[in-house]
This record gives sequence, structure tokens and C-alpha cells, in this order.
Amino acid sequence: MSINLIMSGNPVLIVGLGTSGLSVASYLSKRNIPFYVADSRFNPPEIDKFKAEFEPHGLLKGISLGDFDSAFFNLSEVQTLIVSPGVAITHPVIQEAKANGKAVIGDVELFAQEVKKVCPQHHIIGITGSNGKSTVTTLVGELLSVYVKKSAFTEVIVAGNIGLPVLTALDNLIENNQDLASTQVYFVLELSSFQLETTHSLSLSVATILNITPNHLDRYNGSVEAYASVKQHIYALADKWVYNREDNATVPTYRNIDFSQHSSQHSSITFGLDAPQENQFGLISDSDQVFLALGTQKILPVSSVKLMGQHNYANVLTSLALIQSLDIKLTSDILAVLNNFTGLPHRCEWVASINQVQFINDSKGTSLGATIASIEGLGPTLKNGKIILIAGGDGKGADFSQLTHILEKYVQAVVLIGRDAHKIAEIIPKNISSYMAETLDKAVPIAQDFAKAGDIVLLSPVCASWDQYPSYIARGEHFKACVGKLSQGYNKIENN
Ligand code: UMA
Ligand code: ADP
Repeated sequence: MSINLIMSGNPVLIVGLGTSGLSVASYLSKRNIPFYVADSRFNPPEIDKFKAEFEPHGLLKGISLGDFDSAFFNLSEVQTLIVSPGVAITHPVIQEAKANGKAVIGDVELFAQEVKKVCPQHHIIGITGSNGKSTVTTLVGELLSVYVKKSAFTEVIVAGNIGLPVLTALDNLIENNQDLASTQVYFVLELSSFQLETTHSLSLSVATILNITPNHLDRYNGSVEAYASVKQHIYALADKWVYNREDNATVPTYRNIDFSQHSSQHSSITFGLDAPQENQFGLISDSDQVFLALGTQKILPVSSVKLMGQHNYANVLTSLALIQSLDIKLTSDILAVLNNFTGLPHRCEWVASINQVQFINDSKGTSLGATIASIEGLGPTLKNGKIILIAGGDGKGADFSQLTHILEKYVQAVVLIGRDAHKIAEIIPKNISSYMAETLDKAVPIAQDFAKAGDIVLLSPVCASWDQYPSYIARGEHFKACVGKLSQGYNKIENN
């Protein structure tokens, strides 16, 4: 679908007044494109900022707040709706506008159309999956940054669902680079399923789905298949594919893919924690050591990777596969990044070691898939120790019973906090101690009491934080502060 938004100059309707909506408004206003705005909330948090920024330009033609209004969505002068990821395009008013011939796209689609015009020498790497997206996106950005340092006229931009809207990233690039026509730009984009739903003409050099576990099912009528099928759309946009050979749902299915677009250049690389075949990424063991490997070729011992947990080895292998698929050699200076990359805060983040007990902050472990991966990732790295898990919060209606098996395997005690603590308590096996602590202030010292030398105290709540905190970030920071208080009782925090 081609809509040539910028060329037409017709007003568009921006649906959603969050970070993406603001970035679209800013991008359009700099190019003198008028726009309307709708948000289903009566008082969206960004409304005052929005009015102050855009009303003076005269390009903002109208705002509709509260329930979506059919007449507002069907204005005859508006041909395109740019819908924010947090708004379901299945909304009846959006579907009606679509049936009336209006194009329904997202900010990433507008980016896709614009980037071709303003930045001819670009490579876009698309990363999606249920868990690990931000870690892989950041790591690929770091690896590429080393590569581009060696070449003039090359830049790396990391954007998308990770936080920086793609159009803001493009706009910054346009403003700061005077010679875009001759600059090679690598865009590393984290793409959510919501963004993929409204993206059609993005041209990815390589795409990956890291893993699929149930998530956002409220948007997909409870169907994991529907959610996975939206994720699969990323492959239809890409020349090359990187997928997880241990997770069938990430293997490209051919339903959505038009092979006439792919036949000449298409190729795929796989990753997994098992031993890899030729030209694939995986782990191999040799003389009591485990190595990241490409086929039979050892790349690095995992002991030199700073990220914690086996799930993070998968993230590293994916990142290396993505770099390799861009025909960039994995030189020693690029690989050296792995010795220093400790990951993003709140994702299996090492906090302290007190009396040989490690405290790890995985506050971003807000779903079953994420927490299971953290426990499965950290558990096997413990020689004699076990995990003391701090969990609980807003469970978003999840069925926690899948945790039972993994608790039995690696967990010695569970300390519970937050609104849905009792729901988790129901699935804890009888032989594992549990304690209702309600808050992190109480939970952290209790977890420490359970722990012995060699154990890990892991905050990986399986739940959103909203019942007690504004965000997972605030929860993770509070955890770190609680651990900080504990450590004041000891003379020394041991080094990692
Ligand atoms: N909302 C309404 N009515 C509206 C518009 C929004 O109720 O008319 C609500 C949404 O349901 C949601 C909130 O407002 O609860 C924010 O939605 P939004 O679409 O305005 O979000 P943005 O602020 O534009 O941020 C979006 C992504 N958010 C979502 O997909 C929900 C951000 O990802 C992303 O960083 C940003 O664009 C820049 O690209 C966040 C996220 O939670 C981190 N993503 C989900 C995830 O990772 O699981 C997909
Ligand atoms: P996302 O951006 O997809 O939410 P993050 O990189 O922010 O992913 O990590 C979020 C959480 O997901 C982490 O705290 C960890 O618990 C879990 N996680 C990270 N990588 C993986 C992986 N490869 N497989 C499964 N779970 C993972």
C-alpha cells in the first residue's frame, strides 16, 4: 500500500497521544503537514505538553478526546490514520474508517516510507520476540558501533519499541547529518507486535524473532497463534532471517511470505543453546568449558561474556548472527564488546554480593516467559546454591501454574509481594518455603535470611509493578535501595 503521505500534503489523523503520537506530530509539523488528533482517554497524560507545542503552529486542526467518534475518524479531507501501538486497530471506528477507504498505518510505516527518500544507503535490522528484544537491540547497536568507528560516513541508530520513536530518530539524523546521501546508516529497530500490525513497506536487511511465549493476549482474542502470526510478519519484510531453532514458533512459516520478493537474496541463520551445525550459532563444550560457536568454530568462552544467565547466551548468539548476516566479520574488537556489556538495568542486573549471596534485579521479568527464562538461565550457573525468588505484583490474569515445575528445579524459597501474591502462593510446591512479605522493604531482608553462601536472591516478579509502583523501573530501583540498606550492615560488598 503506497500512500505518499508527505507528497500529498493532506491532513492526517494521529490516533493516540503518547510518545509515538507526539513524534508523528513533530515530524509532520516540521514538514508543514496539517493533522488532527484523537485519543480515547479524556485526559491523556501528554495533552498539555502537546497543546503547548503544536497549537501555535496552526497545523493542529482539531483534537477529539474520549470515546472514538465515527464522524471525526471519517472526515473527508483525511485519507490516512496513523495509529499508535497502544490502540487496537480492530476498534470498530478504525475498522469503519478503513472500510471507507482510509489507510491505517503506524509510525513505523511512515518511517519506512520516509527513510527510503532521505537516507538512500540504509540497512535496517528488525528485532521482535516476546522476551529479550531490548537486550538484543542494545547489544547489536553496541557491536555495530565498534564496526562503524572504523569507517567514515557510517552511523548506527537504535530505536523503536525500546523507547526512542523511529520518526524522532530519523528526524534527529536528518538534523544532525549534513550529508545523508553519502552516509551508510544502520538502524537497529526493536519492533513490537503492535507496530508490526501497521507496517507494510519496511525493508529490512535482516529480521529475527527471538522467542514466542504468551503475551498481550488481550489484544489477540486470547490466541497465541494470532499473536505469533503477527510476529511472523517481520520475516515478510526482510531479505534475511535469523531464528531460534529451539522455538518452533520463531521458524519462518511460509504463509505470509511472498517468495517472488525473496527468492534471489534470501537466506537464514539459526541460533540455539545446543551444538550448532555448519554456519549456525550455538554452544559447544570442550574440556569443561562452554564456548559460543559458529558451526565447529569456537568464538569465545561463555565465561568471558558479562551478561548473566543462559537466556542471555541466546541473546548474544542472536546478536552475533544478526551481525554476521550483514556480512560484517566478527573481529576481535567487535567481540570485545561482550567482555564489557553488562546488559540493561532491571534485566538480570547484578546488584551486589553480600556474604557470598548474589542479589540480582530482574524487575523487567513481568511475565511467565521472562521469569522462567531468568530462573532457567541462572539456575544452571549455580554450583551448589539455589535461588531465593522474590515475586508478585499485578499478575495481569496470568496462569502461574507453569512456574511450579521450574520452582521445583532451582528455587529454595519464594518471598511474595504485591496484589497477586496469594495467586502465586497457590502454585508453590509444598517442599519449597514461601513467605508473604507484602512489600520489598520486608521481602529483601527475609530473602537474605533464607539464603546461604552460593545462593542467589532474584527479584523476578512474574508480574507488572502497577499495583505498588509506577513502573518496573521504580520497582527495580527500590529493590536496589533495599539491597543497599542490607549491605550497610556489612563492611564490604564483594566485587562481581
Ligand atoms: N492509549 C489509550 N487510548 C489512546 C491511546 C493510547 O488508552 O487513544 C493507552 C494505551 O492503551 C497504552 C498507553 O495509552 O496503555 C500508551 O499507548 P501509546 O500507543 O500511546 O504508547 P506510546 O507512548 O506511543 O509508546 C509506544 C509503545 N507503547 C506501546 O506499545 C503500548 C512503547 O513501547 C514504545 O517505546 C514507544 O511507542 C516508542 O516506539 C512500550 C511498551 O510497553 C515500552 N511496548 C509493549 C511491550 O514492549 O510489551 C508493546
Ligand atoms: P523485552 O524488550 O522483549 O521485554 P528485555 O531485553 O527487556 O526484553 O528483557 C526482559 C526480560 O525478559 C528480562 O528481564 C528476562 O527476564 C527475560 N529475557 C531476556 N532475554 C530473554 C530470552 N532470550 N529468552 C527469554 N527471556 C528472556
